[in-house]
Amino acid sequence: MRDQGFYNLVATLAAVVAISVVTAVPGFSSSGSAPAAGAARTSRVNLTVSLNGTTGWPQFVPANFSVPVGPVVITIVDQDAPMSWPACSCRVAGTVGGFERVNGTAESQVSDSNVAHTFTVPSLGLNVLSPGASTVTFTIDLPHAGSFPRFCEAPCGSNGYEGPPMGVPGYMTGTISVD
Ligand SMILES: [Cu+2]
Repeated sequence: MRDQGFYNLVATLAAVVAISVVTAVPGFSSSGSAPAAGAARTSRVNLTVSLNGTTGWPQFVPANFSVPVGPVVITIVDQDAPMSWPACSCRVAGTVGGFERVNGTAESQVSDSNVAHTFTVPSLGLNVLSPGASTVTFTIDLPHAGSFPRFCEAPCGSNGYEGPPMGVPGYMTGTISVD
């Protein structure tokens, strides 16, 4: 008859084998649900269009901002007055899904009866229309690091594209820094 020590040894070996089997099963690793390395997280940027208290010119605030590579949800609260722009093509381009939301409604083409400003980044093929007195939301997926100049294409000043506010950095022009 074997003694108790033998049975304890057998039980211990059985337990070790059982643990080995469990830990070898995929998905039991403690890091199994961690996101893949380099997976992009969604960033958020909130902008307003308001009239500068000193000059009275409309400006995007902030005019310049930095975001990481990957998807970015941008919200523009446009506090400027509604403005008709009959020459506007008014087509949304370069956003995820090809649309923007105007006060919550998805639109791939915005009515020219009210486009006060645009958020246009030629190097990203991006064109978003910003109606006055409205809130616009859209998503872009930034592909790589770099410096991307932003413009407004709507004729929101009486001085053409060279004078204020169109041609003055910090108002209707700015830069998105992607890092
Ligand atoms: Cu403008």
